[in-house]
Amino acid sequence: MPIDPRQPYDDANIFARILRGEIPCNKVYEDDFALAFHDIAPQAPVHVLVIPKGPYVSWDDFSAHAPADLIAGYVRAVGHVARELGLVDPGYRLLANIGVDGGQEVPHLHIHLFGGAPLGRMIS
Ligand code: IU
Repeated sequence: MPIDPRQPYDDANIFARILRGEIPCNKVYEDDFALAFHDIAPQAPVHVLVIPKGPYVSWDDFSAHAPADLIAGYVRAVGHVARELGLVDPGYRLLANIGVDGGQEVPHLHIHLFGGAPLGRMIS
C-alpha cells in the first residue's frame, strides 16, 4: 500500500528497524551517512537499496529537512556503492519512489540501485 508522504516519520518502519540492527539485512555498504543492502525481492540482477541514516520519510522530506553534511554523505554513498559493485561501466539506474503516485511502500527514504543487465526504458 503506497504511503501518504505527509505522514510523520514512523520509528517502527522496517528500514528504521534494519538501521537499528533489530532486523538483519544483506549488507553491501555502510558509513556514517548511509546503509546499502540487497533488496529482498530483486527486480534486476543487481538491486540494492541505499538509505540515509536519519529519520526521513521520503526524498521530499530529506531534501527539505536533512542537514547538508548528511545530504552530501548520502549522495556520495550512493555513487560509492555503484562503483564498488562495478556498475559504472556499462551503467546502472537510480530510482526513488515518492508518495502515493510514486508507489512508495516503505516510509523511510530509499534509493533503488538497479544494474547488472540492460534495463531498457522502463520507469519502474
Ligand atoms: P518502494 O520504493 O517503497 O516501493 O520499495 C520498497 C522496496 O523495499 C521493495 O523493492 C521491497 O522489495 C523492498 N523491501 C526489502 O528489501 N526488505 C523488506 O523487508 C521490505 C521491502 I517490507
